[in-house]
Amino acid sequence: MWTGLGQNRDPHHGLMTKSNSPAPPGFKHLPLYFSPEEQAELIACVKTGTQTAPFFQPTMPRTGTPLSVVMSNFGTLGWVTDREDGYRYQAAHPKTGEAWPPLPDLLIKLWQDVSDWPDLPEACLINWYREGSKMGAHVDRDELAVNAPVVSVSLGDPAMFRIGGPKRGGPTHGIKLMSGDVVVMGGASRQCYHSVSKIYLGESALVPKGGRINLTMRRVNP
Ligand code: MD3
Ligand code: FE
Repeated sequence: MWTGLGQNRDPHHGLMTKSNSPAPPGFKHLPLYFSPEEQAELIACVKTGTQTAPFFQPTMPRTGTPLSVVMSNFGTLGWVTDREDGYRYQAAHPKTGEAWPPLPDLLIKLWQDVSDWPDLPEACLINWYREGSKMGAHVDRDELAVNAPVVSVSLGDPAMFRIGGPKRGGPTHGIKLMSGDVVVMGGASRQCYHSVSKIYLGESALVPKGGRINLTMRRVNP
């Protein structure tokens, strides 16, 4: 993402000379938190979960424009979006009407290890990035528990992740997220704009049909 005014581009790109902006307070990157064996276990959980809660194509409120990722969820609540009813959390899969599969134990353990939050998350959104998938700059604001952190796990192909400030269009901090990395968005970073500007397709063999899987655990209710 180009942010204008001579700011930073991909910090891993050889042609870039300027420094990366600092990450906002409360943002933590834990590189390679999960071992390759644990990453394989998480992918197996995604495979099993999406047999009963298949990936669905989310669409934007009002316009119905499809997002470029496909999604599913674990947990008692899942994040969904469609043209008719917009962004929301709900207990049922939008296509099957069934409950979402439970949060895998490894994810519960991760949350207890890194979140510093007393309650367990109700939701874990599963985003699958394939060829051409990206995520534009946005703030996550559909959770009533506005101060609870979001904890994310990256699996499969790497991604360029960018996080800015609480307003659109300022300088951003960019990091290449690798398979097994964990990111914790607590404190002020929780209210910051962020995006996924690029997927480095074909760099990992972890995801059976290729691409990147991102898991984000969220506390919805205060
Ligand atoms: C920073 N997902 O699902 S994960 C999302 O890689 C989302 O799929 C990205 O943004 C992905 O909403 C980024 C890291 C992340 C998640 C939530 C955040 C960063 C965040 C909320 C606030 C600030
Ligand atoms: Fe987000």
